[in-house]
Amino acid sequence: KAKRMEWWTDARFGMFIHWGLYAMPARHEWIKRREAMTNEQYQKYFDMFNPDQFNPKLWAKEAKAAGMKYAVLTTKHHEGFCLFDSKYTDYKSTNTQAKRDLVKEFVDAFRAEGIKIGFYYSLLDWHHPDYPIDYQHPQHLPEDGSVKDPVAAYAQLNKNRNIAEYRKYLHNQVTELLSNYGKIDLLWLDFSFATNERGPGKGKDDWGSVELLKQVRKLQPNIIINNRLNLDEYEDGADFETPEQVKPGELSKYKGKTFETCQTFSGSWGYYRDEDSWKSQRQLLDLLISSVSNGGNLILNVGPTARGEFDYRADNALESLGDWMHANSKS
Ligand code: FUL
Repeated sequence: KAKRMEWWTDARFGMFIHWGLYAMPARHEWIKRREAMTNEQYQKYFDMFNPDQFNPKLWAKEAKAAGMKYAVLTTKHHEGFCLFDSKYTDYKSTNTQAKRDLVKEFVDAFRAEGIKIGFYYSLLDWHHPDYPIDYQHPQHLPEDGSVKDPVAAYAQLNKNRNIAEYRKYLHNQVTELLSNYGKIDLLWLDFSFATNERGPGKGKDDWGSVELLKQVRKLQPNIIINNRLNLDEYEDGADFETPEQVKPGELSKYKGKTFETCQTFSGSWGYYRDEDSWKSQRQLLDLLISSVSNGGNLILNVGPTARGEFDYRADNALESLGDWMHANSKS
């Protein structure tokens, strides 16, 4: 384990990229859930998706100039849309006006800059017909107390959905991602959640986490993997922890752990045009310094626009981080 973690420990700073159909409405990557949209209502974003400015070489250059050493792209987020040419679905970028495998172009561009490659893949899937509806899902049951027995009600709602079929789909797609794009350095699977008063959760039995992890390690023996498969009590169930949006002052509680804190520029992960909570340069620097000084990594997220560009506020932030890195490094 120590051996495969070496590059990552040394890297310290990475780029997260959340990109999908949600970039088009541009008001949060959870929009389908937040606005309880059906597949039919969400279809317009697929039909209109046309990232005419997509040029991952520019993204890779910006990441490199900012001093980032690895990049993790959402190959599929919770909405279920695949940025890669999967043979297990039609819901993919090759069938949109983009007509291309966007993951492949990302991999080629970042690899060419010497940046390590990571894939984010959502365990949740709000499009797949066999994915059982749960309280995280856009079509979740009412949460006003009117549902007396959520476990039974969800079971009834899902009687025509077969999670074993979805599990197969998920395993097949992870296999594709780890077979068709050469050496992949990092896998970021997202996420597991507990059963509670809102209804049943999902975890290792639903995802088939144990077998999945075995398959991952077989396909990519040196890959490193995050901790959201619900395998916490397993010896080798994860390589690093992933605390989200932790304030700089609170990062010291992760000291001694192997962690990567993931952070956004403005709150949401997907492009949110009108969000007015963009962090200042000072705040971003504080995050970088406190992550690293507490022994962890920072992975800073960019949510490109639906046309495939970084917002000018992201450009500016990356540029100024790059200036600071340059001024404070020996190379
Ligand atoms: C969370 C997701 O629900 C968010 O949308 C985002 O991807 C974040 C990094 O992880 O679990």
